[in-house]
Amino acid sequence: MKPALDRRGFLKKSGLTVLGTALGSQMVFADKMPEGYIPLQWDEGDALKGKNPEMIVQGDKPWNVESPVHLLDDKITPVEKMFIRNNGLIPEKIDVSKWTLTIDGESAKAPKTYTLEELKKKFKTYTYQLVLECGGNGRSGFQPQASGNQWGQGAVHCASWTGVRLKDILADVGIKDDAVYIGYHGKDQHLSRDPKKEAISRGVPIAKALENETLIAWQLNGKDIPEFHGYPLRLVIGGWPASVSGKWLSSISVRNKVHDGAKMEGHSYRMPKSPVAPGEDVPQTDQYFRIIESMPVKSLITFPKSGAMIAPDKELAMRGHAWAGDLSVKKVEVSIDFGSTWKECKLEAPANRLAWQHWNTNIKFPSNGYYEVWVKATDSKGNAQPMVIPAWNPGGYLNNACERIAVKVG
Ligand SMILES: Nc1nc2c(c(=O)[nH]1)N[C@H]1C(S)=C(S)[C@@H](COP(=O)(O)O)O[C@H]1N2
Ligand SMILES: [Mo]
Repeated sequence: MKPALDRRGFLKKSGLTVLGTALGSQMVFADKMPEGYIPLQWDEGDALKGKNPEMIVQGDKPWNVESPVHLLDDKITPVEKMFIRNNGLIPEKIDVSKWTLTIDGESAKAPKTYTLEELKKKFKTYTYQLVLECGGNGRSGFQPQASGNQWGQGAVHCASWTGVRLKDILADVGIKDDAVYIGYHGKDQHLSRDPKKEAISRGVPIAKALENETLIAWQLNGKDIPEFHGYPLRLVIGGWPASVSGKWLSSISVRNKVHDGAKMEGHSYRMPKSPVAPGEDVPQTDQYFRIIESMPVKSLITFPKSGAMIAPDKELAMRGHAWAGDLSVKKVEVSIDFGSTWKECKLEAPANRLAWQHWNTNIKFPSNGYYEVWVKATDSKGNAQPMVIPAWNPGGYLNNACERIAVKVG
């Protein structure tokens, strides 16, 4: 049992009596412990362990860590450069030998539980590179400021995930005709440490859940998933806000209605149905908001880093990635004259559906001086990135404005 904590997750004085039991031994100077102090033994692990030193910490309770854009240059994002977005606290003790996945919910024919070993043995294994981008990536661009992590553009990664298809598991369990949605449950704790509350429990419509690339994964880039990214089991769904890819996965409920877990409600991961004025207070109901599904087209310049200096008459080799939610990217262009003219770049096909696509080009500048180089991607349906910040929204989601870097020639 754990001592009571107050609203901010701080220890209440009244909790001191049970502290000894909770820590497994007597805390000698418990009465001298400052109010609000959390014993180290309870502290979460260090999310920055194994991360690149250039990673940007947005917060440590919960841990939110962003990658600067130039670190995202690899074709497959290595773990040390992957952003972390936690809504709660990572599970305290993970016993892999006892870890199970349960499929339940109104629209599952009968609940069924699998051990990790059963999942690995019973179903065929697949590996996909998948773009996971936080719905709030780019939020810091919105004015007035929207509440939440003030992400730059680095809350995105495209790693290689290995696991089994959710559709194969659901076929084994059997789902009813009235199934419309799935919702995940993970083993992380709510910030209040109240075991009755979930930090986050989101989901997707059944059609997205049944796509080939929707995985129940235990490997990231060929190794066990690191603890901060969901060890030992994770739901991975590419192209949609990364909040639907449930970490520390323990169950999936097959629902006969839109999943109603934590962070499905209010304006969490939702966009206004019609445009709203910046700063406008919109009632947080289904009438005004829709759940974000496929993410919009976007691109990054991952090389060079903004502020690059190049010698006169030298061509600049540039590269990056582009992605478009459930769609593919059909064109990437760059501009050195604030969008007056555009030059089409070389664009590779994705490694698989829902992976990002790599682009590159060489630029010759007409004279010495200061330039801003813009990149713009267009998806397979003809939607292009806006050059300015797109429509303001209360949650600060889906900022897919063109990225730009500064370049000095001479
Ligand atoms: N169980 C659980 N799953 C979760 C979260 C969480 O807090 N708990 N955060 C979600 C959000 S909002 C994002 S953006 C991604 C981040 O994945 P990453 O930390 O592996 O980059 O995980 C999603 N899955
Ligand atoms: Mo997110």
